Amino acid sequence: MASRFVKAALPRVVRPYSSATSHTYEHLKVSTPKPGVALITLHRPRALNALFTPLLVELNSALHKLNTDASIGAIVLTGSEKAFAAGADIKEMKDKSFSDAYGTDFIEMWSDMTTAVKKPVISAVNGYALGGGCELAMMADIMYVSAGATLGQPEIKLGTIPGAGGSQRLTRAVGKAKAMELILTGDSFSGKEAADWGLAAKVFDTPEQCVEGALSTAEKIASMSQIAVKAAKEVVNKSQDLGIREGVDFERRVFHSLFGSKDQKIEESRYEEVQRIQVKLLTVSKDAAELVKNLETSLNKNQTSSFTSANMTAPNAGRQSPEPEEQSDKQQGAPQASPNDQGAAPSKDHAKDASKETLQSLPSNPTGPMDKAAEEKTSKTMN
Ligand code: CO8
Repeated sequence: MASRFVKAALPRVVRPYSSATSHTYEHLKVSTPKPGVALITLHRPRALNALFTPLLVELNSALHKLNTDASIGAIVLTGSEKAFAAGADIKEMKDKSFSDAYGTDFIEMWSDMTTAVKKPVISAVNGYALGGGCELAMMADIMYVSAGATLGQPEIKLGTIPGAGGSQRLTRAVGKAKAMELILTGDSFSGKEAADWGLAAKVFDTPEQCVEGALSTAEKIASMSQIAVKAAKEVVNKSQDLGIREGVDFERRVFHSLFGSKDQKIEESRYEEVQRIQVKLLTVSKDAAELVKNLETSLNKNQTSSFTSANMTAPNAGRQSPEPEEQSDKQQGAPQASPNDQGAAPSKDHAKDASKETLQSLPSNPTGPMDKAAEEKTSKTMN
């Protein structure tokens, strides 16, 4: 018999960022451990989070509240370290008749997460996620797992089949052969396998890391434009229902509609501002490099004229050939001393003139906009 006190996978420090999740539930814990992120923890430890109606009513209520809470951008759904959810509640279901099930559209309400919730949901799966538990985890937009998690669709062992989307979602994620094998045998599989087969987006060593990983991804998503996130979730989900041509058409329509979004305009103008700053920085560094080059040239020039005038008398007067740099200056048509200057000692004025020349050759406003050609060249380099 399992311990009745199952340690929650929830990180220890949970700071509230929003009062929107202050409602208390009997079978759930809801908190906002990071800005824009809600964490729902299934909390029915004595039954390993087996999914019975009171829990699902609460779950739907929490999801609906969070879905309409503007301060929330993404939701993480988790359980305990021992069980995400050990399945639909077998005790609740064992006496149901066909008319009970059909008449009450039994299990249909489980789908609220996929039909009514427009914000991204990440499931952080630790411990058992069996039957309905596995189906609930797969309803999330992204699944994260810890390596030691145990997932599976064991319904066949109870003489039934998955009833909350397991046969459809598992098959889409892992392919027909693997899904058929898992559903027909009821064999379970590990978190590591779930990640290897593409059912889970990431695998973590420990349950705590799994929840933390889900929270930080949720935080990242929550920091994006909520309109764009909603649209992205919608178009990716449509890929599961539509053929490629219709899907791409649908995506393009939604993409076009985002040109009407204020968020897009804000983000684009921010991007442009960043680009403008980058271009300015490049201009400044280009100018600085030119300044150094000009100063070097001017220094070399001074040295050359100093050398020419000192040639006759200086201790290095017997030098046979100029330094390679001097030579290349001459070859490239660097300005030569005028005949009048020949033999004249380098004066302070000469150096001053050279510096003045250098400074005059610089653009008057080094941080100002570049000329068009230079700007085009820079932005090409950046792209
Ligand atoms: N439903 C209700 N109660 C459950 C469930 C469940 N799915 N799973 C565990 N529990 C309860 C146990 O009954 C036990 O309660 P109690 O102490 O009052 O007897 C408590 O949780 C702890 O369970 P265990 O003592 O069994 O814990 P262990 O650590 O020994 O074992 C297991 C953990 C392996 C997860 C084990 O509990 C188990 O096999 N559970 C059932 C898993 C399963 O088959 N899930 C799929 C259910 S099928 C489904 O989800 C959809 C179809 C349903 C059709 C039902 C037709 C009748």
